[in-house]
Amino acid sequence: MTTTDPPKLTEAGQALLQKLDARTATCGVIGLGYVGLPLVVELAHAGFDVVGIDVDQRRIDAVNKGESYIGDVPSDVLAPLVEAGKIRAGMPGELLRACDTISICVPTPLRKSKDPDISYIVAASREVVRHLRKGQLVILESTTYPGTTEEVILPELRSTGLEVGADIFLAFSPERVDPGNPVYKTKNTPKVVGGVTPACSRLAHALYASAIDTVVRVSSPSAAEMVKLLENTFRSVNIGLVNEVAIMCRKLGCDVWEVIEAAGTKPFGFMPFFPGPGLGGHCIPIDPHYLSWKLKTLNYNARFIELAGEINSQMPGYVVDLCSDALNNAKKAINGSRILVLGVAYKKDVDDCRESPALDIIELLAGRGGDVCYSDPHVPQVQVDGETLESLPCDEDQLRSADLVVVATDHSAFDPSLISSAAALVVDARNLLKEHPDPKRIVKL
Ligand code: SAJ
Repeated sequence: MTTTDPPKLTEAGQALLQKLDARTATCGVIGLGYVGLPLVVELAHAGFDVVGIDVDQRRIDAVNKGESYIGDVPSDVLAPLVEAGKIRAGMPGELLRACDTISICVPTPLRKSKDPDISYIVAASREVVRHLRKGQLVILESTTYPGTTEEVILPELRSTGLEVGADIFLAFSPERVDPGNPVYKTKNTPKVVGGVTPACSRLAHALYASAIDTVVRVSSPSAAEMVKLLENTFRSVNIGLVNEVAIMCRKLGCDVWEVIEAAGTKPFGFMPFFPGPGLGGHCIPIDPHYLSWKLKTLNYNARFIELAGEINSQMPGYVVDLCSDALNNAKKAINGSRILVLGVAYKKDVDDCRESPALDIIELLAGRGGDVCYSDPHVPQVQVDGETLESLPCDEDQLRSADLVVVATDHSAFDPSLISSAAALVVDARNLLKEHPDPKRIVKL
């Protein structure tokens, strides 16, 4: 077979390809979260009838009423598709049998032990197997360690006696959803696919090419699983590097922000990352540990991942030490000081607090006797160490009444000139106040 010939398809494969080309296939998506619901909408826009599957009845009811709960999916986009009968949602079960393709978009968290938790993937694939029939294409999208598709899902599918690559088809395609990204959405973010067999890759390619502008085929599910982990490990390691550079610059008496800005003038061979209070979010702190865990089972220690994790997780403590030094220089202590933390979300202009380092900072400061409060326009309240804190306004009164203000998240809603003029003392972990330098009152990372 020359490299240009498309992989041969069995009768079942041909039938599925025709349904995909004619948009008469029914597409299933398991997991209606920030990955699954946008995918449901794009597949419906491509012309398919789409079945959204979730275990949360509230999500099912909301989708069937055309009411979106995902920021990237406006209800006025979802509702017409539901009304037109292009989208319906339900519990796992018989609905899966009606699906010609099934994309699995369920969570892959870490356990407390930092080991991967693929229980949602296992549950979803077992549900798929329960209703599996000839001609179906199954694609795992959840971020996971290389080998999951072939070592966990493939045996489940094979247990039905159906032949993968002939009767049924299996691939991995990493999700690349960046919630709130104003430019890159599901449709215009290139999609990588890797099938168990060339026929599986061809069919996965055909499905996603109908709804997504660019589809990139790789040779196997493991390659596709590794692509995603490289992308996010790249970020974690580079963020760890720049956090250590910040620590080094302080010891050298350099301004790390000036150094990074100047290094950023290099038009090739450099990509700026910025120091911060630590690593938050539901991807970057989690995904690399899926890779290092897998390598441990192969007796290899992924040192960069472990080291980056160590440095990034020490940043909240490093910021608290800066707070202690700043108060000390003002003849105060953390103990008994009123400390206002600006921003608890894990990054600017989002409302997500998952793994947010700001919560660690609050807990550490309170643990050292600080009277800690916070202000975050995107997060009305948070739980820290079992206590519920309510967001305060970032206004002159609050700023003036604090012995110390800590900038943990550089939301656009914060006013740097108000903060720099009203706050007596600031530890700025995000260089939010870069236009208002005052080394005596404003301590930067
Ligand atoms: N952070 C830094 N310094 C940096 C960049 C980030 O301290 O230079 C911190 C952030 O404040 C945050 C954490 O790292 O706490 C993660 O930030 P992120 O910008 O990587 O944002 P995420 O977690 O939303 O990552 C997602 C990922 N998208 C997917 O996995 C599909 C990631 O691959 C994207 O590159 C990233 O969005 C993005 O670029 O926005």
